[in-house]
Amino acid sequence: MLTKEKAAELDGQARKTRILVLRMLNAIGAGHLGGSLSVVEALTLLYFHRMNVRPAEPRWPDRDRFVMSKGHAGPALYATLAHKGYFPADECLTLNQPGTNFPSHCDMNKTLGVDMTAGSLGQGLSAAVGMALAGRLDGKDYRVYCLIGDGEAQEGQIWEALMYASQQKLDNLTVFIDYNKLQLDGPLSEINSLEPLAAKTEAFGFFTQSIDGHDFFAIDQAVEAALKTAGRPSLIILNTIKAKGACFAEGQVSSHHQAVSDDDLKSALAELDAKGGSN
Ligand SMILES: Cc1ncc(C[n+]2csc(CCOP(=O)(O)OP(=O)(O)O)c2C)c(N)n1
Ligand SMILES: [Mg+2]
Repeated sequence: MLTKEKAAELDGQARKTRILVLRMLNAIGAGHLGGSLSVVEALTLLYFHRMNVRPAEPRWPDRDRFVMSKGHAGPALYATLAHKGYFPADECLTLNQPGTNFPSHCDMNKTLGVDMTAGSLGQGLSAAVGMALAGRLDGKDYRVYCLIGDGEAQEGQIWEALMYASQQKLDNLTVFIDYNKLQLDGPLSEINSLEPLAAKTEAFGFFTQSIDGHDFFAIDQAVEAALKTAGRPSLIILNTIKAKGACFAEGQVSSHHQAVSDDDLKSALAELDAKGGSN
């Protein structure tokens, strides 16, 4: 259950995360802005309200797992983990530079708190299914959360993993689809539509919910409903806006891999500050 006070706190965290993502991309000049900013609320809700993790003990065996299958959204995960206390926020500003622990795509061998390496789209969900199955076989009660992109969901391996999770009745697995309706170079509707998406994932055996992916109350309720669902895995369709919160890029195809100039950074920060109120 999410109180109004907690939601306001999460709102402040999400804003901090957006600001750090923008600063990271500005430091290197460009990066995956759109797909990072569309998932900020989901990450914030998970790490600051729902997931049982220990930043001082990143590989704690009983922790809840998070797999960022759309590994190009690494910057959003790094910013979230930094604010959660895994490492100092300023370290993230070395994003994608030689020798960094913060590559543009998630790498579990480089970044504290990252549970799975990703970047080749379509594979992370299979790893998450393995983690969920392992948890059950080991008698652990951790949960596994996995976030995939909508363009990523065009990969056949995603549907193989969904089938197998359902066959195994993995009710400790919750999958999120970031349904920002845009892939690398255009809208899914013009390239390879997923519709009717909710009907498809239901037919694959997943308890499916479709919600506003920027609404903390909606995400929290959906996560709660997934927790209470026994005997089958869950899937939450996050209806989102690509590059949400970056005024110079919101909703644009070009935000997928986007330059962030000093002027862009300034205007985005001014807008985020203006929306920030007292947080
Ligand atoms: C197997 C594979 N093919 C192609 C790519 C290149 N690529 C990186 S991101 C991307 C688009 C993904 O679209 P989507 O999942 O909708 O990402 P989002 O909108 O969340 O950024 C592509 C094609 C890749 N990383 N892996
Ligand atoms: Mg997309």
